[in-house]
Parts: sequence; structure tokens; C-alpha cells
Amino acid sequence: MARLIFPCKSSCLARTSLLGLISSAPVKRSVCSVKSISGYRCFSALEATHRRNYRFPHSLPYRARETSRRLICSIATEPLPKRVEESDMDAPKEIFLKDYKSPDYYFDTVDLRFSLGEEKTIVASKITVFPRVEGSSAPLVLDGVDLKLISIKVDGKELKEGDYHLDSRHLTLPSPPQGKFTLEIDTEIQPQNNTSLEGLYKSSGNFCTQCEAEGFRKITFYQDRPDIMAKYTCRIEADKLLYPVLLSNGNLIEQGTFEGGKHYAVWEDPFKKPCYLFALVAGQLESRDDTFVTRSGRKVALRIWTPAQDVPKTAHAMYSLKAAMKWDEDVFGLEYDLDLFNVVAVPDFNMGAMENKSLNIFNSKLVLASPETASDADYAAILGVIGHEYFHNWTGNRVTCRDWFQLSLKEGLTVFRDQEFSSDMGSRTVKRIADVSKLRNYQFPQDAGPMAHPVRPHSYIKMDNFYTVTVYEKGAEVVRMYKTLLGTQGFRKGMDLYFKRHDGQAVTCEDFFAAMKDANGVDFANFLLWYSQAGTPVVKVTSSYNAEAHTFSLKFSQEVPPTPGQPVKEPMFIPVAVGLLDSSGKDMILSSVYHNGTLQSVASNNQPVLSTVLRVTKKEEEFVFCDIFERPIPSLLRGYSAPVRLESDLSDSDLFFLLAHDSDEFNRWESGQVLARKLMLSLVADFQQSKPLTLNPKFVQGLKSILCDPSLDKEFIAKAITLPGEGEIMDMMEVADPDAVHAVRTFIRKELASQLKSEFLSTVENNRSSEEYVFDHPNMSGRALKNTALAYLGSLEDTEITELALHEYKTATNMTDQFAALSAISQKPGKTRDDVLADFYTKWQHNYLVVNKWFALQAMSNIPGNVENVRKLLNHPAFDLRNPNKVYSLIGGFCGSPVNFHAKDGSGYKFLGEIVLQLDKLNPQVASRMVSAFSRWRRFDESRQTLAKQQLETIMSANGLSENVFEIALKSLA
Ligand code: B3K
Ligand code: ZN
Repeated sequence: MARLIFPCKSSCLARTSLLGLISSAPVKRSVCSVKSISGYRCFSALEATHRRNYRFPHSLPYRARETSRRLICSIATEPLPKRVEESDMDAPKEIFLKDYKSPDYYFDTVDLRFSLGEEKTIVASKITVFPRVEGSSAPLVLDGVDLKLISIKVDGKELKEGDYHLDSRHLTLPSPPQGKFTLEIDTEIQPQNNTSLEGLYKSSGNFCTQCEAEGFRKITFYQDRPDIMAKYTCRIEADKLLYPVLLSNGNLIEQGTFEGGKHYAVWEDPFKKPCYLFALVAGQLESRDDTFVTRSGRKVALRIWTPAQDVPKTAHAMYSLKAAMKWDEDVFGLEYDLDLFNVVAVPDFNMGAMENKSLNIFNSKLVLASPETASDADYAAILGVIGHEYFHNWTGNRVTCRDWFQLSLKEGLTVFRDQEFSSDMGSRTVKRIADVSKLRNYQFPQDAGPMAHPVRPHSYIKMDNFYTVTVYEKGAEVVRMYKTLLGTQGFRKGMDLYFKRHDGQAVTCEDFFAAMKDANGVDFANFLLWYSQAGTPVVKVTSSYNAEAHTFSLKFSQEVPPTPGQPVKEPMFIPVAVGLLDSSGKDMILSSVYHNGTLQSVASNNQPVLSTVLRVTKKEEEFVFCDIFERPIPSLLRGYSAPVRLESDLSDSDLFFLLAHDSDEFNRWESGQVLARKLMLSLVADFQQSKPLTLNPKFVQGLKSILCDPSLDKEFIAKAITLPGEGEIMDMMEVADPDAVHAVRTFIRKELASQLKSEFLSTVENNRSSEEYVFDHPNMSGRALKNTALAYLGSLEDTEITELALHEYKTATNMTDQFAALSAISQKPGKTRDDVLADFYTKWQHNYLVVNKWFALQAMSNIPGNVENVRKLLNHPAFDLRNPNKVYSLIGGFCGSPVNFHAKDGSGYKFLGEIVLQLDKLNPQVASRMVSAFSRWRRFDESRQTLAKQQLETIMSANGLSENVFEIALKSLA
């Protein structure tokens, strides 16, 4: 790696860290040595005045330097110094929310004609353009990437070179006609060579598209931004034998064949849409057909398209679609608006699915299911994601986003809607527990790391990097808080007003907020901060009881930790749902609360309540409950009413009491988790001090009473006896210690398995699946509990248990049970494990979705030195680096094993570093997801930090790095 020597204007002893290799020793004042792309470590180590004068190495493209400089300034909250330098259009550029401007031109109609071919595809577009301001003479700038321009006409007249300007990202018409005009552009593209899987590409021989966020610019020149909404027609022409099915958005209005074995289809979408919702599919597909009659009597044809052999596996997806259509009518009064709804499943897809208007495209994993090949978790994911994409028809498509910063407007809201749908179709408590666990395990770490960003980010280099757990899951929590504050009816009133005001528009998060507020006539104080402040608020609660005054006080304080670019935060508006338990474990009646100098009634419709929502809005605040006649035990943040870290003064015995009695089932689970987290952290400390580990018998007893309580929901029991994940515990440590956390979690699991062996064995015996697989809550709960018990037992060195697990494996009649048995066996290395893994592969080698499970199971293994096995699997004939699902299973799975990914010798980091660079050349979006595993490197000890940082630096110094990976790696190092 080259080292660059350049003058440093510093008069101080700046400590250059040289991006890592990096001496922390002071260097001489006049010279800084910086290697690699941006020099940001050196930069951030300089004092503010020197930072402003810092110059990035000139070997870097201008924009890379400029972007690095801006990022560092924004992270350091420095005013950005102005600099005029040469332009380099190919280097990364940071886009800011504050720079949003309305477009100078709008598009009215868009006619597209695709001629699909094996060597090349021709795309002809005809757009009617009109200026935002009549008489405007602004240039018209179109986005376009990897396109070959064939011709361009304005009002039928071909433009000559010189009439327009073309660079690697844009086609600019410097002086288009004033008033309305027609723009015709022909381009050539090569979908067969498009491995990025955005724009138009081929998957298993079929053509398909993915345009969100900015993929349409890889199909034709266009104003590729969501506030350009137009009516589309699309004519597709292709070989009839190779591509018998031709699909696009809207209604099929014409089709036919012509000489040379070709045919065509013309589609018309009557709804205005942004280009990110455009879709095209062409290929050899067959469909499962059904119909849904809307509540106003519209008969909608439903079709789910897959290769012929997979059609039998689409029954559950069709069931899910019809259930989602009905649910949206029942709960939100929202009907489908066309006569046809198509879903297509493709094996090569970067994410889960895409909500293109009337032509949803799905990753096959989220459509195809049969009891033998898909697990309960797969069935549940299909239900949720089919629902999610369908719900976007209103929240995203009919009302869309003004710009990509508003992404959570559609995604947070639609995740909330799919969570509610799944809750109503199964168990509300279990779904809430699963959603909160996801938030804690994935979003909290993001909020506490270098990629922390608000639900509505302020800036991005590559929008695809912001389809995050913060925008989606935290965004859904923000929507849930409106509902918690307004109640079901108030929330519905807000939704109705939102659609009434904004149908057919591209809008902002403030518009959603205003609809909620105006529909209910409420003042939401500082609620909008949830969209602009990053970081997970820490809420501390202390309680005290006054036996003479019969009052119970809750004192709250809140703190939002600093995040990149936001060192100081304002207090947030936090709804805290609270109940008070009496000594028999029953909810006390709540009548009034003294707050802000006034006594407020908490009764609802003059009826006393058992639970209330306190509005915590200040840095410190006290609420005093009146008429409380015995010392209560408070149940705080019921249902997890706000996405915060709660620290309370509840004692262990209070927590055990809540675990046994709380009427809020979510909080019963939560109390168990708080106890487990405390226990794990204290054992980690013991482990680090080489003290012997012992398990608190009260904890074993608490878990045993849950496990053996026949009145509890079985899936709830399965969740309640599952320990917090290793990531969650590492997240709570000053310096994350993966080995200690893994050792402790393994110890507790083994100890519980051995002390509760007979209870676990009878749980397995009593919950075997019925012969016929049924996807409903009672059946799934039984399987969840049985398989959780089996997983505990699998941690024991015990031949009786190995026999049991083998028996479960062999007699399983569905994938849930078979895979659970395989996982139980796989915990311990040895011949049995190898044989069963080989047997599983032989049985399922023809099914790529099941083979992906097989890859993931091996990749996630905590067996020491597993990186070598994963390296071998890269060369397995079933593995393909071009297929995202395989990468997520094998590489993503490997990063999910803290002990192996964070192996002390750096072997895990080296492996990932190499793969990221290979992947980046094929598919930057997937590579960028993988590189994110490095982002929390600062959480670890010094030697791991050095090793991880080296990999990030190697990545940053690679030639031709994508913007996607550049942004994540740069921010991780900053
Ligand atoms: N809207 C799509 C995600 C698009 C991702 C682009 N990189 C799926 C969804 O959230 O419904
Ligand atoms: Zn979505």
C-alpha cells in the first residue's frame, strides 16, 4: 500500500494514525504520512483549526477527497470549508436532505418499448415533459448509468452532439424548449451482463427488474427521483419460445405475435407512479391463479408466477396475499385498485421483495414453501413479506416519498402495518417479542455505531446503504408510538386524513405527522425529533412509595447518546405505558397522576384504568400516582411502548415477581430477559477474572416454573426460556469480549439443560408434531417449544440425547422439525454431525433454498476454527458468489458467529475482507451489506481492533471500489 508524504499545516504535534498501521506516536509537526484513500484518521486527530486546512492526497479522485472531507467535517460537526477544485464526476458524492429542490421539469406520460435480446436490449422511451414554472429555461438533467445512447429527439427532431451533454452519470439538455415538449431517447443495455441485480437483469434465464432506489437510471435516461410521478405504458417484445410470459405494471391492453418467432405485449398503468415502481418480467413462468373480491365488489385476478416445477409451492403465498387484502380492508378500509395483481418469484434478488405497482417481484425464498422444504419461520416470513409488499400499494405507491430521505415514511409505516397483520394472524405477544428482539439485536448496535443515522437520514452517498434497520424497524416503532398515544381509533383517523390529503402525491414525514396531529387535534410537542435525532435514548426510572400520602412516584431522566454528527441531543417525547401491581400480582386501579404541578385524571370515559401512558418529554420529570394504598411493583414500558433502553431500580425479586404475575405478557418476558442479561454480565465478569462459574438456583427455578406452566402459550414459553443473544450482551459491555460471552452463554445453556433435563425431555415427548403440517398458532407453538427444548438438550454430551436427536431427525415429517434436529446434532463436532450433514445435503441437493439452510447452519457454527470449513464451502459446487441468498447464508451466516468472525488471530476478518473485495466487483449492494459486519470494530479489544481496521483499510485502498462499500468502510473508519 502506497504511503503518501505531504505537508501538514499543523503546528502541533499531530498524532497521525495513518489509517491504521498507524503509529500512535507523535510525529513531527511539518509532515504527516497518510496512506490510502482519505486520510481521515489523521484528519480527525488534528485540532479543529488544522482540520479545516487539511488537504486530502491528490492521488484520490476529487470527489472522493471532497466526500471524505465533508464526512469528517459533519462527523466532527465542523463548518465545511469551501474549496474549489477540479471536477471528477466518477468519485463518490454525498447528497444532503437540506439541499432538496423541487425538480425544474415534471413528466406527464412515459411510453417505454423494450426489445429484449440475448446480446443486447434496446429501450426506447417517449416522455412528455413540462416545466414546473412556465417559461423556465433551466437545463433538463437526466440520470443514466451504464447506458449506451443511440439517439435523442426533442419534439420529433433528432439532436446532434453539441445539443446535449453526456457524462458517465447524466444526460443534460442545456436549453430544452420552453413549455411542454416530447423527449424520445433510445438506449442500448446488456441485462445478461448485469450482475449488480439492479436495473434490468437476467435471473435463471428470465428477464426481471429492480428499480428502487435508483436502478431505473440503468434502464434509460430519466429524472430518477421519486417526486417525478407519471403515467406509464410499456411495450415488451421478445422471442416467444424463450420468453412466453411478458409482464409489466397495470393492465394488459394488447398482445400479439409477429414473424421471426417473436411476440409482444403492451401494458398500461392507469396510476401515476415514480420510476422506482416500474417493473418488467419476461420468461418461462407459470402461475397459480386465484381471485379476490374486494368489499366494493371488484373482482381481482391474483397470479403468482414461478418456474413450472415450483407452482405447487405457492399455495401459502396465495393464502397470505388474500389474507393481507382482507386485513387491509378490515383494519384500514383500504381496497386494491386494479383488476390484476401479479407476484413473480425470482432466485436472484438482492433483498426480500419489491412492491412495484401490481407486479411485485419477490426473492423465491419469500414465496416458495412446502411443509417438507420450508420451516415455520419461512412460512411466517412469507406471510409478513407478502403482506408488507401488498400494503405498500397504499403506503408507498398511492402515497409515495418526496425524496429518498423520507424512506421511512413508506417503510416504517409499512413495517408497522405488516407487524400488525402478522400479530392479528398469530399471537400478538409473541410477534411483539420477536420484533423487539430484532430491534435490540440489530438496530440498537447500529444506533450505537459509526453508521448511526436518524430514522430520516440527513445525508447519504449511496441510498441503498440506508435501507436499514433504523429506517425500517425503528421507523415502525415511531409509527407504533403514534398509535400508542392516539389509540386505535385516533390512529385510524390520522391514516384516513393522510390518504385524503395525499393520495397521488410524493410527500414527507412532516405530512404524516401533520395528518396524525390534525385528525386528532393534539399537540405532540417534540415528537418530530424521532425523525431527526439518531441514537437510542437511555431512560432511567426510580420509584418511591409514600405510605402516608398513598402516593407512588416515578422519576424519569433521559439521555440520548451522541452519534456521528450529532454530539448534543434534545430530550425526546417518550410514551411510557405503565401499570402497577399489588402484592397479589393484580393490576391496581389507576385514578390520577400528579404531574407538572397539576393533578390529572387517568380515567378513560370516566372508567378507572389498569394501565396508562405517561408522556415523558423532559430531561428530568416526575409523575406521582395518587390513591395507591400499598407499595406497588411497577410494570414499566408495557408492550415496549418506546424504542429506548430502560434502566430501572427494580430489584431481582421485583423482576421475578413481574415474570410470574405481570398481566402484560410482553413485560413478563422482558423481566426474564432483564434478569438473564444481569446474570450473564455478572458471569462474564467472573469468567474474565478466571473465577468458577455457578448458576443462580433462583434463575433455574424461575425458568423451570415458566417451562412447566400449562396455562402459558407454548410459543411464549419458548421465547421466555431463550437467553438473550451474544450480540446483545456484548453490546452492554465496555469492551466486547466474544469469547467470554460465548463461554458464559454456553455454560448457562448446558447447566439449564442438565438441571432441567427431565423437564426438557418431557417437553419434547409431549409436543411432537401431528403427521399433517398445519401453519397455525397452536401447531407452530408446539413445534417451537419442542425444538427449543431439543436445542437445550443438544448442548449436553450425552449419547441418549444424540440418539433422541437422530430419531427426531429421521422421523420428522416437516422441515421445521427436521432442521431443528439437525441443528441440535450439529452443535458438537464429530462423526455423527458429519454424517447427518452429508445425509441432509444428499436428500435436498436438488432444492437450492434448502441447500442455503445447509450452508447457513455450517457457516454459523461456533466450532473453533470454522473459517476453514467455510472457505472450503466457497468451492462447493452448490455455492455461487453471484447469488445473494447464497452469500447471505454462507458469508452472512459466518459473520453471525461472534467467536469465529471475531477470532483472535484475525482469520475471520481476513476472510471477510477478501470476500468483500471479490463481491464488490459483482454486486456492490451485497458487498456493502457484508462489509457492514466490520462497522463495530471499535467495540473490541486493541488487538482485534488493529486486525479489523487493517481489513477496512485494505478495502478502502482497492481500485475501483463501489460507492456502496466506500461509504460503509469510510464511515466505519471515521
Ligand atoms: N422497497 C423494497 C426495498 C428496495 C431496496 C432497494 N435497495 C422492499 C420493501 O421494503 O418493501
Ligand atoms: Zn417495504
